[in-house]
Amino acid sequence: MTKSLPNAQHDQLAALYEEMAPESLTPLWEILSALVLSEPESPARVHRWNYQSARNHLMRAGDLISAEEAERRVLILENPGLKGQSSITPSLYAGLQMILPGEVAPCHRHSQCALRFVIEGEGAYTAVDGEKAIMHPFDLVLTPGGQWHDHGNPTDTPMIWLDGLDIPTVRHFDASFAEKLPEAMHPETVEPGDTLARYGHNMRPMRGGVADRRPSHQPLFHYPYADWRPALDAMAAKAQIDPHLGHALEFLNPADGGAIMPTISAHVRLIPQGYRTRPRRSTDGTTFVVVEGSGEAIVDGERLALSPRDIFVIPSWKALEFVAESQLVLFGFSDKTSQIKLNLYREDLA
Ligand code: GTQ
Repeated sequence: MTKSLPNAQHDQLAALYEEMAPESLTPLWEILSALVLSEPESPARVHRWNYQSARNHLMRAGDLISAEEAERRVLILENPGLKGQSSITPSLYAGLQMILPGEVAPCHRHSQCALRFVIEGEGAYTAVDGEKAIMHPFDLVLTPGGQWHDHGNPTDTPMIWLDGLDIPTVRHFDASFAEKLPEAMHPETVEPGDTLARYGHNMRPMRGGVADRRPSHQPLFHYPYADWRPALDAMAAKAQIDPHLGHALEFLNPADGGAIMPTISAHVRLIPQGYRTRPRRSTDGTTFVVVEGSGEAIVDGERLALSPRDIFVIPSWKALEFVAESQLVLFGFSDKTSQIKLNLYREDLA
């Protein structure tokens, strides 16, 4: 309770709190400074998941439950500061999903937006509204809110990817709807690659109509590694490096030039061997995957060693630096686009 008040006043306030509590009334002045912070104090913690160790647990889960039984066989990457919330940051969710050879994760659709960032395996697919995106390591595949999706693995090796969803954001707004298709797999609507050909080259079908077959606000759902990786290399070869980000490219929605989905932004960056980025903090807590290279993330003096395929999370407003022992390539996703729309986004460059 508010300190340093005269005893009589203190006792009378205490009595007031007790009497009004049953009527669901509580005093703002006791908690105002904890509600309206002078700057972000995330309950989320800096954390890194070692890929090999997480993979071992996922393989064990694979022996115990099928993708069909589980609907989605996923190990949630739960932030240790957000226990019980199935969240990696307060607004976003992350998980490691595995589809074993011959399995299908049955078709459903939901309000939540999802991205998949492929970590291991080659040739399994996510089908979006019945069109397969054949997945290769470090491809980015989207299943925007409301679009049907099933996953399948016709290959003979396990397929593992990082799921990033806006589950906590949708929960925050109490706006979740979900439904299952009666069949496990959506009937194939078009051959793989059709959407990438129509919408993946800064072009779109002219005049719309039948040629414009995808939802107009969210047509593209596959961003292949084979496209983004050379783009990053070309940029690194020519462009002046950004001292805080390294060489960085953001994935865009071709329909409007904005973020990939309404609630999730994603980017890749390259930090040359030997380079150390300047400290930077931003209000979008970010989840990263190490695509290649090794080095360190330094967060308020704490050092995280980085190895290929590790996943780590940096909460809002933590000053972050990277040191690249060898050339580091990172994938990252965050709620930056939500914050920009809500006029909340800030960054601070030291
Ligand atoms: O693949 O549709 O990690 O619905 C969590 C919820 C994955 C999915 C998750 C999901 C999915």
